[in-house]
Amino acid sequence: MSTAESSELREFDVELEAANLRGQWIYDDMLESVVGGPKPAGVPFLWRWHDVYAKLLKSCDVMPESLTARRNLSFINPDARGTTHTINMGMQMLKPGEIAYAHRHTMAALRFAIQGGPGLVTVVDGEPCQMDTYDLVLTPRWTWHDHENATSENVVWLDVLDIGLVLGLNVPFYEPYGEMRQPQREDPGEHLADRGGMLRPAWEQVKAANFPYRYPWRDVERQLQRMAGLAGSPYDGVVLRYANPVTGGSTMPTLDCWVQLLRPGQQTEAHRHTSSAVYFVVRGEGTTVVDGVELDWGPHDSFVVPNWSTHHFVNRSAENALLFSVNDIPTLKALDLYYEEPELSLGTQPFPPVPANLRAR
Ligand code: 1HN
Repeated sequence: MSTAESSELREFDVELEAANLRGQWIYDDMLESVVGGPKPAGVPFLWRWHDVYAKLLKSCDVMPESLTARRNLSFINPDARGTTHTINMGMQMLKPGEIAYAHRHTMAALRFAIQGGPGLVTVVDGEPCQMDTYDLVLTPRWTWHDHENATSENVVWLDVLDIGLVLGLNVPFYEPYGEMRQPQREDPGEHLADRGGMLRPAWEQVKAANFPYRYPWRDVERQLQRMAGLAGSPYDGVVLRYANPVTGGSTMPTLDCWVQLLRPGQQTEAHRHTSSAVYFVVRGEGTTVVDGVELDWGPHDSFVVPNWSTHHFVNRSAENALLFSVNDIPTLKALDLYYEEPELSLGTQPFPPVPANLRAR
């Protein structure tokens, strides 16, 4: 293109802008820059448990009452709006006897207890969900939730929400309940078990998308141990999805929770995908290498793997390492935007053969 043409074109660009119009050619630079995929949204980053814990303790002094807000510290990526562009992870502390009052919002959220106990309860749409250490409790989109610490110690849990996604789509709604606590069901446990178990009321509508649920850690750990000897995924090791108990699909419509076991010394293969993920180290020590950045982790550290960044895991400890993580794969899949390199690895391995086939081999 000649200089004369381009200066004429530049004038036209200004004219178009004044008319609230834009020529497609303006997008050329953007399109050229994404040949081969996007620049990752955010950078690889790690938050040390001891640093965050100290700040949580301090927040108890600076904010002596948790009544007006949540005493939650969100992990902010130096180069993204939240922990990733779609997900916010943070930690929340409640002192003995405290209640974080009831409210609801269109952000889907989940709680993973770090220092919990039988007296730590999140009530979700009237259902009291106990949060023992490492239990997962869902507070899906637009469900009422309040947290109560009836233990004699400070409690800490992970909060993970799809804030970036909900704000990006401009659909945040929020409503305080108006009282500290919401009324509770008289049949704790039964209501959920009767609707998420093997036998369900035939006359009721199915409530799948925002079904409150608790995944007790003892069940998770038992299954992880049982499957610890399997080959698993070359990229993530023995990795289990927290399935929605009603649909068998993702944990919530936008977010999926995973727990993965890496054997001592195990190093996974590197890959990248269009989804982003936040991680919490339950047990073990190791390194996650993300686009050349080494994130060295130990128990209760948290870290982030931004989307489209190449990463692999190394367990440097002599024990099985266990990582809890939350990703936005369901969002990407729902929009047909989930890509993975060098290959699609999710849900691709054949179902284990029946024993007769094994004999015939
Ligand atoms: C929220 O409502 C909670 O309910 C925790 O415990 C963290 C971070 C941002 C916005 C809302 C909670 C949150 C949050």
